[in-house]
Amino acid sequence: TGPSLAVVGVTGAVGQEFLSVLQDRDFPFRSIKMLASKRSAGQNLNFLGQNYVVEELTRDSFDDVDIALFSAGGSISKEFGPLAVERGTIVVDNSSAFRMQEGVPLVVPEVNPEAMEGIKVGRGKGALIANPNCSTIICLMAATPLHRHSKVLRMVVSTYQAASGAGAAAMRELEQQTHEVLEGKPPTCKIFQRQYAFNLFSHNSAVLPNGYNEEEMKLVKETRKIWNDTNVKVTATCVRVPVMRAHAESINLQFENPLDEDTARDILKKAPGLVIIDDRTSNIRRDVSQEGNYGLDIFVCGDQIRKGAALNAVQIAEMLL
Ligand code: 11C
Repeated sequence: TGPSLAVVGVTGAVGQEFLSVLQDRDFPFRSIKMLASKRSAGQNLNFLGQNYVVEELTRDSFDDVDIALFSAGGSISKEFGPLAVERGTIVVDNSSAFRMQEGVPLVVPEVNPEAMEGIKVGRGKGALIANPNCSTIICLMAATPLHRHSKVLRMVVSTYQAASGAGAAAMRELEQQTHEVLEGKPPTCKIFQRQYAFNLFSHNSAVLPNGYNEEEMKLVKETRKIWNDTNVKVTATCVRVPVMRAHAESINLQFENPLDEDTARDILKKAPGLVIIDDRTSNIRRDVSQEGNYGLDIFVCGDQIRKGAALNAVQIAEMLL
């Protein structure tokens, strides 16, 4: 019993994590299709004790699929997402392809579940739902409970982003380069075209005419959409760090009304999906550059592949049932 599922991009880092999260959360389903590019088709996958053969993603892949979890890059989503919707499938898309499209809910279940109201399996209608960028999800998980208590007027985010955000090949490259550098060999640079091990650099997305890279502008635009607040001021600096799979973010918040450190700590303690490690080095601090209690600094970490991608998407799928 349960819906029929498809996982698109099942051999990638997020695709594999979809399976692990579905298993961990005991997600009910009556069937599941493992879909990937032609290159990966034919591979065998074991899931919940059963053998599955990875199938090539085609125009006909979505007949009789209720929910499809997509994580195969923006161009695959653009090509196959709308086709799946036409066939009555609800697509939860992890790419940036549809996030800012009007009418497409951009959802973090703990933050704005109301955005996907009315979209349910069993109503015979397909739909697109977008999973936000991982940096945005991790940021808003912590900033939103505070924002609900005292409106955030301005937010300054600096990210420290792991290899996982660039996929399984980038994770392998970080590992390989680390060995090479330690052995005094020149690092093999395929994914980032530069040394990644023992190095930091500006996020590898395209730099836009305003000087921000795309990752930075995603934080700006997606926050406004998710909070349904076109006035909130957001600026971001996104940096890739040689860490395998969890993003960290330094977040400076400016509030409309005072919010002191102790109240903030209480709010965050009660917020769903968060664990506070407030040992003074992990930094919930009053911002001393602002008068009174109008500013806070927090430091947030989140597993980019789980809450930043697969877990968030599966939580969305749970809300469809
Ligand atoms: C990263 N967040 O950590 C990026 C990758 O819009 O889904 C994911 C880009 C996106 O590199």
